[in-house]
Amino acid sequence: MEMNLFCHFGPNTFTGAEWGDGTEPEDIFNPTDLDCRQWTATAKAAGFKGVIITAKHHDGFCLWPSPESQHTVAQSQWRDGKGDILRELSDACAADGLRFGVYISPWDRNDPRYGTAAYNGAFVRTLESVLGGAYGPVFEQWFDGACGEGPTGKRQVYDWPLFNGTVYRLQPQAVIFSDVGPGCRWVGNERGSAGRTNWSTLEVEGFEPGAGGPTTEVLNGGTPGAAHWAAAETDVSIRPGWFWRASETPQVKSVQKLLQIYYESVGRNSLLLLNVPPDTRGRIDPVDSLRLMEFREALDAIFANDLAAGATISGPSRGRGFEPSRLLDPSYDRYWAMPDGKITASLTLDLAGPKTFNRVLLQEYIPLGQRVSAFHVEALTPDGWQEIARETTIGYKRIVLTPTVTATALRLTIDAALACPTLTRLSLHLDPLYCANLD
Ligand code: FUL
Repeated sequence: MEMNLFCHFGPNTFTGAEWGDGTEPEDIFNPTDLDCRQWTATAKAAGFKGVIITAKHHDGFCLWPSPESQHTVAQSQWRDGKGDILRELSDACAADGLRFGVYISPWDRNDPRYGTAAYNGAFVRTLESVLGGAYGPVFEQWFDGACGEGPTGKRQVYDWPLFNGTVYRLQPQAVIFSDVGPGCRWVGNERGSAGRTNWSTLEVEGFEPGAGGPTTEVLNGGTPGAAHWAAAETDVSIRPGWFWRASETPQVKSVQKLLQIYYESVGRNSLLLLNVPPDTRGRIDPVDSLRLMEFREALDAIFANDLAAGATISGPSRGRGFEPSRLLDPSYDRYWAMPDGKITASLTLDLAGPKTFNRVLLQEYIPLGQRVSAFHVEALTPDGWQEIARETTIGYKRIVLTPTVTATALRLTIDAALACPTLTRLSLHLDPLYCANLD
């Protein structure tokens, strides 16, 4: 899906807190001009495929009338207690062709049962009221690992097999996010940066979501050769905080910063979950939405134009049906492959004249797994062949940032792989806006 929209919305939007403590009066939640279609129209125009909403953040407030809680929209003055954000957002997603997903925090600072055995059952019923069909298909269930109770606070032993089993029972197609999946994993930071080496496999044996998770270094780069598939998902906010705050509007991230985040997430084999929090009206702030449109415009200017189009490519392959020319074919299901056991290869592109570029986009054919562990790229310039990149993993998508070069030919060499390489795409691009930062 590459890019999804994250929406942090709830009492914190009105109090200015990042973590509410669960004692906020329900009436505090009172969006004055809610329009979920404005969120989805914005998300769609920006190129996002899905939306994930904080249905319940750590303060326990439910954006839907959960029968398990007395701390929900139903107890608020908003629409006389008849409102339901999940209803409006899931309808808006369906109308705009976006997938609908939910963040439901296990840590709950309002529920009096939190810290007792009764809480796990209550949490299951909470999940059931969202995932049971009332809001249609839910593509992702986001389990936050955070808990700020501290050493003297309440201690809840979560029943993860029960929680995950509940999600799969009600939404068998859903991807479950946590520090250890099972669907996809946290990237290990909230800066918007996946590892330059990033495997979609993860060693999950002996680990749990939250404090019992793998180290942030491991989350950032995955575990090569591990049996479990849990691709990285990079969650980051367009603002300093996760919730909207008028005072932070001047600090909405620049297009250059958003592009850097894109290169370090989507361009490093990770999904980008970009948080753009609605304001107290219940709409995306015009500063944020304008920035998203500028970001989209920049992405289109860079990636709509493939400077390798019209090139010819030569090199070894598995044979008919797997020719190197498949790398230039935009269809994902047509890929180049080497024979079994042949894990290195060099392919040469004749660019049919000089081309100026600074981005090399590569994609592996992921239905057959992630394989490449080392590769390098050379360009034929007026000064001869020059190495312009030496990297490790590729994965679903890798966008390599290179110096700006003018070249008539390009050589891609796969130096090592876990099995014979299967690559579906190679394209070349020029980014005129954001040429710095080669880390
Ligand atoms: C963290 C939470 O504590 C933050 O408030 C935010 O929701 C972020 C996405 O995850 O763990």
